[in-house]
Amino acid sequence: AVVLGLLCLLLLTGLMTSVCLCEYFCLFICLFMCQTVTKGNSEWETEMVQLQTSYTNLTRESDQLQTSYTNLTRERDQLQTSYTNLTRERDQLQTSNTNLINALDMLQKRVEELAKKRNDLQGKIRGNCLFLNFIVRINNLNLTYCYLSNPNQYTKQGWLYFSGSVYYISSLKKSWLESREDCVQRSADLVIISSEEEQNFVRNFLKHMWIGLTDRETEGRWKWVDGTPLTKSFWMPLEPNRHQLLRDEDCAEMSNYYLENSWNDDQCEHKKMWTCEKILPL
Ligand SMILES: [Ca+2]
Ligand SMILES: [Ca+2]
Ligand SMILES: [Ca+2]
Repeated sequence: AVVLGLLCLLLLTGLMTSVCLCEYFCLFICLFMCQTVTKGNSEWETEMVQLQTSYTNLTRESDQLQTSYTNLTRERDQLQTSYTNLTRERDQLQTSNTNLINALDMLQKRVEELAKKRNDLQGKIRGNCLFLNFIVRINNLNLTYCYLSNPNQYTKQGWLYFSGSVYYISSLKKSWLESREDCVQRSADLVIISSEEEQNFVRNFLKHMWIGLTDRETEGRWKWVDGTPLTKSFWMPLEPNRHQLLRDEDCAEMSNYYLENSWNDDQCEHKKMWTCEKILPL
């Protein structure tokens, strides 16, 4: 640009002394060339700056894209790892599910087998119960036959028959132990009341009397004279009241016989009437 400027200046100086007709034309050409050269350098510098700026921007964008690419690659790898893990877990769950289904099928079959066995056993038990009921009915018939075939053996001695047993009601009064001894001497024992029907039968004697129930061995644990524990009881309200103050009440009596719940515990040394029961032999 400087050389061209100097050339223009020389031309301008030389031409000033040249032919007058060419003077203005040459001047115009020179000015045009100088302007063209000067104007071209400026645009080039501007384009260079713009190109530099564009290059800088493109470099920055390239870095950002590289960073984004790196991040996306990392995320893709993580997603790939997650996908692999999830696939493995899905396969494991699928295997577990298959195993559970197989186990469930086996349990279902086992339940069906057990249900069938239960039904078979219930059928056998039902059959056995029917057979036992049959035997009991036969036994009861035998007992009744024994009594009916020879009733005088007991009735002459004041015994009463009820449901396979005969009962003796005393006319004397003794302690609970003495009463029991009397029953034993009669090949019997104090009465054991094992049903509501038997309770009503004994109540109808209309007497206060010892029955074969005691907690002499263990306080509060009532047992019949044959050693069986008390299951169905007919105690009066608030009875048994065990021992109050110094009173020890270990023997049971039929007390208020006009009530269905008519038993009381009393001191065994008290003297009362009593009832013996003898289960008839087959
Ligand atoms: Ca009985
Ligand atoms: Ca007691
Ligand atoms: Ca009492």
